Amino acid sequence: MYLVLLNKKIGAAIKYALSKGFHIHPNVIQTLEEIDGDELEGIIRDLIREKTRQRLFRINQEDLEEFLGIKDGGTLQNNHLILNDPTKKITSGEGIDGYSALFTDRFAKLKKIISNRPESKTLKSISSTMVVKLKDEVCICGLVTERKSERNIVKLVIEDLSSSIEVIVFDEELKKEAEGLLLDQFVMIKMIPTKSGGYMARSIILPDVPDRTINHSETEAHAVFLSDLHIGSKYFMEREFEEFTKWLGSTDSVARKVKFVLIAGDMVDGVGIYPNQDKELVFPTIESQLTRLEEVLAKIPDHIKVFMITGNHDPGRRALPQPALPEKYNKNLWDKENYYLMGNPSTVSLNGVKVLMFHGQSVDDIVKTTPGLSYDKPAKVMKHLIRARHLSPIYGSQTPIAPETQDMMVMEDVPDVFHTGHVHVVDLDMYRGTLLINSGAWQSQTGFQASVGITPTPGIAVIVNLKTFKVYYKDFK
Ligand code: D5M
Ligand code: FE
Ligand code: ZN
Repeated sequence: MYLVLLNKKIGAAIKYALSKGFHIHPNVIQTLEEIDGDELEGIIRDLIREKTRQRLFRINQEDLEEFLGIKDGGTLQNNHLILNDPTKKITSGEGIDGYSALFTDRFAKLKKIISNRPESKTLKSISSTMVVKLKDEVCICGLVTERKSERNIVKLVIEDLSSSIEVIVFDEELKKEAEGLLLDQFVMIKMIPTKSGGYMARSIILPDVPDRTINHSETEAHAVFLSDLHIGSKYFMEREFEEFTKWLGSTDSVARKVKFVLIAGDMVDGVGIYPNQDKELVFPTIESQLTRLEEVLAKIPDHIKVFMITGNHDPGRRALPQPALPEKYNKNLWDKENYYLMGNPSTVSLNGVKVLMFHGQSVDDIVKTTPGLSYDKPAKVMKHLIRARHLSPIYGSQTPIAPETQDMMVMEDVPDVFHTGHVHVVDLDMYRGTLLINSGAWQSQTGFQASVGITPTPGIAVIVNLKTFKVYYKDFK
């Protein structure tokens, strides 16, 4: 090996390996030449440490490529299947008729889910409870239309397709559960009639998640979870995002394994979304923002598949479920082979791992109306959603819901990963085997957020090994 003929940094790296007693195969040079010179020293040191630990004192091209994830990367699977996307299903029924169909469908879907539970065997319609005798336990199900805490009781009003009923909760433990119920969520309640002609709850049962086997990828393909880019806003962290895309294309051993990037909405900042927004936009039109989006994403390497849904700042419609970014604006993205534009919410399988993506608009209403929940712990809100098996239960508050004839916000399948954004705070949790990820943002704190006390954690990429479910954070701030 003629060290004098090599570039200085490669020469130094090889000299270092030789000085540690390593035998270097000449075919290593070719791979070393592909590595950024500034990273070489660190890579060689790490490799030598690893090899010394294994007591193997030879380095050939294959070892090096495996270590860098190049070889491995080539053999990592990147299969995907879009399991659910509302874009083509959106119809919008009209007015009252539409909403009555929507709630009938919500009731039917959730009743079907809860019917797998043994408690449901004695289920009765609310109207038929009027004839039960005192002390007989009855079981009903329906949507929670009211929830009131009064001195030492909680009052719930439950509505099914036949009627509605008020149920009183006395028990301390049960009161906590009742207070955590989301308005318009579906529940099953076991209750007994009281002497005064009312009903008292004995247990509250949610649709929830059954025990099940979690899906894993067979190979260690990694997925990166992002959201809330807000391109067009002067607060979009362009430099940090560029660092991130550069890292994706680097020889870093984790970056090499990234096969998927998922973005949970608020791709652009939009126009006219909040008062005086025009003063905070560097790209003032939706067209210019979407063009900029394409430019920013273009730096993601082509071998990575990119999945994106829409959020409340994106064009299309505001009401849930939302369609994908319109093809008329983003023909280039639609045409790119490795890009998948989907509506909100959508489900995609990555090497068999089911990922439910939802922007997370409903979190605003839930945080406002449910004791014990807050913006700084969005994964806790996600836990409530998954137990309710519904992504946006509260109707008639801030989150607009379209009068579709089918309720596409019911969580019919249990995901392996539940991915949301909107809150701009990175938060993680696990619930009965499902990994809950709120993926933060790439927009620094806006004036509006400061005024309402929201402290975002922007510039962080959440990375998941789809085989082991090991989670990494990478902070680009
Ligand atoms: O939402 C960014 C953050 O701001 C997120 O935490 C929700 C919060 N937010 C958004 N709109 C409102 C309103 N109207 N009231 C209170 N909090 C809100 P983004 O969708 O990116 O604007
Ligand atoms: Fe956002
Ligand atoms: Zn949002």
